[in-house]
Amino acid sequence: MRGLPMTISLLEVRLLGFLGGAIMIMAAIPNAHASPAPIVACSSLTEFTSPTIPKVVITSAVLTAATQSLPEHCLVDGKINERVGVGGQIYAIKFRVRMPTAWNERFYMGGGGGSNGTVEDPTNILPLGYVTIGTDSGHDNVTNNDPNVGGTNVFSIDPQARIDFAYNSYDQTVRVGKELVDIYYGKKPDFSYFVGCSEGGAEGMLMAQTFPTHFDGIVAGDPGILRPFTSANGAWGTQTFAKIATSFDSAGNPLINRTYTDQDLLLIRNAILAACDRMDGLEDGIVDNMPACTSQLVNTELAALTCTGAKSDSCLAANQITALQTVLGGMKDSQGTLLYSSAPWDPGIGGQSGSTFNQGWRSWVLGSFNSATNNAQKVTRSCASSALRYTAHPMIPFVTATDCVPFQLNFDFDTLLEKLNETSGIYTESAIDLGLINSTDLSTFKAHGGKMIIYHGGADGAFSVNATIDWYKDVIAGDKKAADYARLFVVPGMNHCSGGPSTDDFEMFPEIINWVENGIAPDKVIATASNPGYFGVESRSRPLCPYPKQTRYKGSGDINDADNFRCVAEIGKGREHREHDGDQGKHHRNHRGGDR
Ligand SMILES: [Ca+2]
Repeated sequence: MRGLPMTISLLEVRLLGFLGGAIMIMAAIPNAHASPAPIVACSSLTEFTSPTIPKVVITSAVLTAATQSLPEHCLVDGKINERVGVGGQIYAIKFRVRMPTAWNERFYMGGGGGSNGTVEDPTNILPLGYVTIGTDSGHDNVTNNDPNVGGTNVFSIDPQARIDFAYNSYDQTVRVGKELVDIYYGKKPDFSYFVGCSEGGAEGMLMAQTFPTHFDGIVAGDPGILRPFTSANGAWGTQTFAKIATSFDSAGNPLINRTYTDQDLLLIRNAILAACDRMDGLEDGIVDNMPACTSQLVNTELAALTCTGAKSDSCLAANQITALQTVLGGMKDSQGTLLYSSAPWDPGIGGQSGSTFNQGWRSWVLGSFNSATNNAQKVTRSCASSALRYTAHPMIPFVTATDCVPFQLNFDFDTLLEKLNETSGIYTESAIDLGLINSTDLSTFKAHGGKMIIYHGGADGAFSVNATIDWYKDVIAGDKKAADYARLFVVPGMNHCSGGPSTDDFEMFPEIINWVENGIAPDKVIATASNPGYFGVESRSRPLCPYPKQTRYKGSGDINDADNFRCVAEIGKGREHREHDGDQGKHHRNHRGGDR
């Protein structure tokens, strides 16, 4: 036997370091063991018929040879309920399943994004031995695309496509996928997982609430719950920012993307930090004590930045401050009733890394400053969904995205609840019926033994973290032991699903595996900054903490090393009363949740 080499090269040190990291990850990944071999030929699956779901067609089943990146697997493409819908559009719920020859006896579904329309295909998980599955949620952005009806939003005028997108497609795809697994390997999966962010995060919430026996482990990131309200919330921003606009497009529409420069958002970030950074005991560019970061504290700092003369890069116009307060304060009707959650004063609204300004928050709320047209996703996307999907009278013809600003400027918040509850003609399910995905009854998921990790960025411009926090608080209010099966990790500074001045790089999948299969619940999750330049450092790591715990510096050691931080139960005193803590949820809570 050879002895240990006397010296090892730097490259080997790096490799060992890499392997060490890989081993840590692998420890949470299921051990490879004798896997059940397929018992039927992959190609025979074209003959598949589902015992539970009608009109399932396998369009292709091919044993696919191993490549450098993917192992040998049976690649199955199929569709459910192909039909002619409104306007002669051909719809189907398309899905793709990949079943590896060396199977780890586990099932993995990847969540979608945006309003879906492409088959989700999480191939990155396949090399780990999982069966992977995804769906397009019942419409195809290539074929179901009509420029006169909001482009790829055209599915919103087809009642069944609305239902498929809202909930039905995910349920049916899982059922069919598990049936295929059973036939191919002669056994059901030992464990099933769902992982998604944004729309995919909402789908994860849907699974826990409405189809609570499909999955054993769910990771739901920045979930788009209360979607009909979040879409309308885009109009709230547009109406508010339009009042302070000083630039207009060629059609005379206010350019809300020009209402704040990148430098203005940096000033706002700095004001929030001045008010709240030290509330967690460490001035590090991160506000961990979000509950203590009240509007009152921030407003004092913002007021100090008010221009006394002409607007410059070093001051804010008074109406810029009030407009931001109004938008973060949450969408309200003319009586002042809150219709959608407020958003916290999180410094991830802005940020600068080197000479590059953070675009994460503004890409949703404002759009990019230099664009000649409005390009905020809260304008373009929210408008189409509010006009077409989340009303029982879809507004058609819905011509082009440039119509969005006038549509949002004329949006009536006083009739919102009425519209969202409306049914009409062929639209027999209202927007509310189709799902707010905010049921707090997880009892069936709990009884099933399910575990769930939810995470949400503090500076998510798409969906307010407060909506998710409120939901989670209600879950805990209904079951004091909810942390035994559902934990929320708020990520301070993070924008929508990633990005921003934050430790936004973390892996929740190994954590949920460890919880489901080993019974080890995540007490903290180590995260690193994908762009530490926001903090002017080379690297930074932090523990993310399960709500309501917060990250705290231990008081000594490198402030960029997670080892020197811990999770504490302390909640900042003086969290102001916010209306979203009051009656906001009651508007929505009585609507459907776990009854599908
Ligand atoms: Ca801090």
